[in-house]
Amino acid sequence: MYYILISGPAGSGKSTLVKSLGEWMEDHQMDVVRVNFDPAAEVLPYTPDVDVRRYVNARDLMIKHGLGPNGAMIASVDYLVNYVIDIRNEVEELRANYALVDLPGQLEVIAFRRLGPVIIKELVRGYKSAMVFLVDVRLAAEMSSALSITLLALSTLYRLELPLTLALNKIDLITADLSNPDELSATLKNNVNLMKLLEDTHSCVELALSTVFVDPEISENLCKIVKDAFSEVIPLSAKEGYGIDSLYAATQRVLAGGEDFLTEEPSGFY
Ligand SMILES: Nc1nc2c(ncn2[C@@H]2O[C@H](COP(=O)(O)OP(=O)(O)O)[C@@H](O)[C@H]2O)c(=O)[nH]1
Ligand SMILES: [Mg+2]
Repeated sequence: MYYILISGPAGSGKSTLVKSLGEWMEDHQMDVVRVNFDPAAEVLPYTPDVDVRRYVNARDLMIKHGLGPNGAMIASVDYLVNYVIDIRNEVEELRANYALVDLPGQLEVIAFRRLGPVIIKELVRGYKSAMVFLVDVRLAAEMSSALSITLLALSTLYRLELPLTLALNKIDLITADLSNPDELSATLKNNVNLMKLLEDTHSCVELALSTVFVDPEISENLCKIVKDAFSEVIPLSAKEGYGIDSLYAATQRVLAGGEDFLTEEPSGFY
């Protein structure tokens, strides 16, 4: 079994992607376990096979301990430490080819507080795992936001220590026609500076000139670093099911070095 963890800021489309990637995999004869790992999830677009809310529910904690939404989220992740083995066992018992994990949107609790990475590492221990970091296309339009979101992805990578694939979600919002690859590629290049930042050799100079309160040299160097860290970003529409095949191929390159899962034992350790 392989783990694919879906991360990214709140609202980037993680839960929607768990639905569309899960359906795509099942259409391609793979068994999938959908894991809701968000204790604060209200309505999900898919039916979770394993659900952290069975163990810890942020809403219940808010009522029981008089917490606000942020406090309840922090408390939830702290409590989850006690149940991560149970969740892991539940996933294991389902003996699927893939476990798709829908992570909480509050990156802070999952990546930047102390216990988040401890829990995630315990969940996937012994299994080959890959992470997808989703970026909302509207947060990737400006050069400065393209840099800040890729730095956030890089910070997440440092904390969770799992291979990370960047995906640009909601591209249906910037183009009416997803069926014409040439037009789509031109639209993305013209409108989304994240594509430019990763692909265009002069983009770091452009970025350096556009920043106001950061030394241009620092901006240029940071830009070069994210360019080196992330060689590609996968354009995606989780809602329309666009790009799911490319995302699968990218995670497959990470997980099995391009081999398909069928060459591995379905639920074996590596
Ligand atoms: N237009 C568009 N909207 C999307 C896409 N993916 C997700 N959304 C919408 O973005 C909102 C947040 O999505 P959700 O999956 O709940 O994000 P999460 O907080 O990261 O789990 C919802 O209203 C989704 O319908 C997409 O590819 N295109
Ligand atoms: Mg969600």
